Parts: sequence; structure tokens; C-alpha cells
Amino acid sequence: MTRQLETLNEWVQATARKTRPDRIHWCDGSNAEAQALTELMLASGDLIALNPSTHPDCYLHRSDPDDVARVEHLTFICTPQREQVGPNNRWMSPDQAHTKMNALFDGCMQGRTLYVVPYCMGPIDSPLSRCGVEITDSPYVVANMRIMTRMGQIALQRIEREAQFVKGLHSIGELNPERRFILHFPEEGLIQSYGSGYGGNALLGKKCHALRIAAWQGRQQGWLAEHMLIVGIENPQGATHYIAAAFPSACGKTNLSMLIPPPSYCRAGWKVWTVGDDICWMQAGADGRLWAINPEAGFFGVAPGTSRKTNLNALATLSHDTIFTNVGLTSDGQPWWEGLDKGKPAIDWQGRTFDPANGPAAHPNSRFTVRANQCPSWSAHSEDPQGIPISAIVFGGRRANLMPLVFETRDWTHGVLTGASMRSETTAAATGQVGVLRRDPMAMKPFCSYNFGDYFAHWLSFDHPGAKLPKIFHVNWFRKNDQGAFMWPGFGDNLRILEWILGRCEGIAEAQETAIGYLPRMQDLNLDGLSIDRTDLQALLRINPAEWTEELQDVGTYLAGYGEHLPQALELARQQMAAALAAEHP
Ligand code: SAT
Ligand code: MN
Repeated sequence: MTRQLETLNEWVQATARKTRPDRIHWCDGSNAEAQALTELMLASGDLIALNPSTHPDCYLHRSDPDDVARVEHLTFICTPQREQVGPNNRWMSPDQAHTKMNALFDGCMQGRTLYVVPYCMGPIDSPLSRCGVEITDSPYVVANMRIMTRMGQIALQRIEREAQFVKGLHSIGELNPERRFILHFPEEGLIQSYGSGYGGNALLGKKCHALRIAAWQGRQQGWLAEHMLIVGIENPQGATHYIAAAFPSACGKTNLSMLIPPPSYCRAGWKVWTVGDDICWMQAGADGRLWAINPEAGFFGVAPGTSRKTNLNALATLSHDTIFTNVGLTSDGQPWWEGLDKGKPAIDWQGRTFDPANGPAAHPNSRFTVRANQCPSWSAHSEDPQGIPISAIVFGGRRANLMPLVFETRDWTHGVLTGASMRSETTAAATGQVGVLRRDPMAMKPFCSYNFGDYFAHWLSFDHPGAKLPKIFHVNWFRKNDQGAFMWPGFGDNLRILEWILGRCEGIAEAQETAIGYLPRMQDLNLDGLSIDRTDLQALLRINPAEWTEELQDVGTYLAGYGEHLPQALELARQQMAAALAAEHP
């Protein structure tokens, strides 16, 4: 056995001595293994088979009703100094954390199987990819990790070759919210998660590794781990440009990454290629450009709101071989959720006869887990070991007012300031109140494992001589008018904005200069076939100087909270913006 596998084996044996499972199973990722796991979960009731003629090889899993979202208040970063994680994280000292977790994990797998899940985040032969091993007592987690990552023998072979892997230890415990913790030890390359079986709390390759641990490693090694979708836009001339876009959870990343062009664009020959819907790892290439990979191999997407109109590609993707979590059921065993334009619910997500008095049929954060290559718009370049070059970075939040439909920032520093100032309404992806406006820099508030001030400095460090950085933009699909209705149709029509963005990158699209950046005028956008109220559109492309003055003051107060960690360049850029605003609108 190689030294690497010995290290892994010793960790597995030590974990088994602590957790005392009945059995240990090393996952190989084979079809036979997946089949056996499915049968086991069907027998235990962990999975329910869906209608085999409409949804072949699709299953429903119902979580504990108290375990349906990420738990930010129970998520900690454990480093020697509190200062390292900043005011943007919950901190615990590694000693205290280990004592707490050792007590929880003690004997917790008795009567259960301990699964060893080797996985690779990113294309299996990419130098940008990173491996990990998750130990878990949940077959549901194994089944999801098999879809979301390159899992099993192939990952183990890469681990054998490489110097290191991230360790993740997970147990569903008793699924008791009082005994639930999601802990990260970035300096040990270790994740420990106890008491939840849900998504981002339990599939440790995803948010815990590919964002929190990776963000930490990226800072040390000079790359970026971001909460971004990656989409390729092919123009009628056949050239494809890639955009990376950060939006908070449940703000439409999956929909934007699988966008179907409006009819006039389809006729003209535009195509959209999906590379990723949630996470993006980026690194400067020898040519100075930023090159990106999607570390994931699947989608863990929000089901409610997914329909033929909003995301036909997603519907096609999840018509077979999909695990649904916490959706409702029709009387003939098809999955159902609010917004689906077909069928009606008979059973709700908790398995009760559907009664609107009990709330929605599907939980608002119900999900589908599905292999990415089932998506009709899946990009053939998703597996390119060198990644794909990024032309534009887009930041966007869910904001009912203030933020225009789109603007281009002046330069990298202004772009980083814009990302750092992001605000968005909270969603059902995390526990807590929904619809509360909060600062969510780069959509990384729940995922940046170190001081945001240092993170902004890390972003700024990419701007050096020889760098050919993407332009940075901000968008807002969620503006509402006085009647409370969304002003922009969104979905496929967002391609109109992406076309302008790429046009700016190529130097062929026009804009007007304002104090906050470059905005398109109505004539700068392709509005062919678009039905929208022109007054709404005008309002979407205008800025309100009084509101912006107030916003910039608020941004100043917010950023000052990072104290000495805040790069001075960001505060200077903010002051320049405020001065430009005052000069333009005295
Ligand atoms: O539950 S996950 O964290 O995996 C999904 C999300 O909130 O983005
Ligand atoms: Mn996400």
C-alpha cells in the first residue's frame, strides 16, 4: 500500500474505533454498488420509487422536517485565532471544537455502516481539481455524492498519486437540531459535520470543501473558489465566450446557467452552454486570463419554480436518474412542486395528504440531484483539464429596488468593490427568516471561511501587470415596480443582458457613463420580440442619485467593520464613486 493510502486507511480505522460502526464499506463508484445502495434505501424507506414510466430511475427522499436547509448559525470555522475568520464567520477554537465533536461522534455509528467515499472535485485529470474523502453513515449522502462528484475508484487512484486530500467526517447522528454542528478546520484540511443529512450540511464535497476549505487554500495558493455558475454563450458567428456569475443560493443560478434563448435569438443562431450552476474555481493561466473549472459533476438545484417556461433544460435533465428531496407527489407518483405547470399535488413533502392549510406541497428549499451531463445544454468543454477562459464576471443579488438591471464597473478594483457591496434578500436555502435584505459579498457570506477583508485583498491581488482580467458587471433581475410586480421578465430574456455584457468585453456595445459605472441605454440593448413596459425598462436603466448616495454611505459603514483587514483601495474607490455622484447630482 502506498503512503497516501496508508494515511487514509489509518484515518478510516481511527474513525471507526471512535464511531464504532457495524460495517465499513469502501465505495468504488460502480453501477452495481449504486444499485445495491438504492435497494437498501428502498427497503429502509429512505427512498421512494417514483412513477417508472414518466420518471425512470427517479426516487424521492424525505428529510426530517427539522433538517431541510443549511444552518448558518451552527456552521463554524475553527482556527487558532478568531481574527483569521473575521466578523463574517462563527469561530470556535480547534481544541474546543475537537472536544465537542469527539463527544458527539463517540459510538454514533453503532448499528450502521461506515461508508468511505473518495471523491474528486473537478475533471479527474485536471491540475485545477482537488480530492477529498468523506466518511459518512448516510447511504443517501453516498448516493448524492456519487452524482455530485467524480466518486469511487477513479478518485482513489488520484488520491494515491497526490500529496494530499481533504478529510470530511459526517454522521447524521440523531438528526437533532440541538446536536448539530458543521465545523471546518482549514489548517488541518478537515471537515466535521454532525446531526444533519441535508445538502450543504452533509454533502461535504460541496459547500464545505469546494467553497469553505477551497477558499482558504485558494488564498494560500493564488486561486479563487467562488459561489458562481459558469455559462458559455455561443454567438451566431460560432464563437463561445464564458461568463462566471455569483448569486446567493436560490436566486436563479441554475436557471441562468441553462438559459434557453428567446425565439429571435434562436433564429439568429445563439446557443447557450452550461458548464456549472453553483461553484467555480478560477486561476490565472500562462496567457494572463482567468481559467475556470466547475468542481462539481452534478446539480443540486432548487425544485420550486422550475417549469417549462423558466427552465425547460432542467426539466429535461431531471426526467430520469434523479433523486428528489422534499418535493410533493401527484396521485400517480410523479414529483410535484409549486410552479410546475403540469399535474397537481396529492401528497406533500412530509408524506401527508396535500392540504393547502399545511403550506406548500413541496418544501420551498426542496431539491433535485442529477448528473450534469444529462442536461441538454451541457458543455462538451466542461471536462477540459485546463478549464475554460472567463470573459466576464457578473455579480447579482435579489433586490426589489435601487440596483439597475445591469452596469459595468470601471475597472477591477471598482468591480471588487461592487462585489464586496452586494446585498440580497435571504432565501429558503438557509434556515431563518426569508426576504431579509443583508450584505452578501460576492454571494460568499455563508461560504468565505476567512476574514472578508483579507478575501477582498486576495481578489485585488489578481490585478497585476500582465493580467488579462475579465470585466466585472452587476445585474439585478429582481427589481419590483410600485405595484410589487417584477419589472424584468428574466429567464431566457436575460440573454439580452448577457449579449450586451459580452459586447462590452469585445468593445462593440455602447453605454453611457454614470457615477456608478457604465449603463446601457435602451438603444444599446437587443429588444427584438421583447414585451416589456417601456416605463419599467427606462426605470431599470436609470439610477437614483439620492438612494445611491445613501447606499454608498451604508457600504462605507459596512466595509469599515473589517477594520485593518479592509484594503485601503476599496475605501478609496468608494470615496471616488461618492464624489462622482455628488459632482453629477449636486
Ligand atoms: O444546500 S446547499 O448549500 O448545497 C445549496 C445552496 O444553498 O446553495
Ligand atoms: Mn449554492
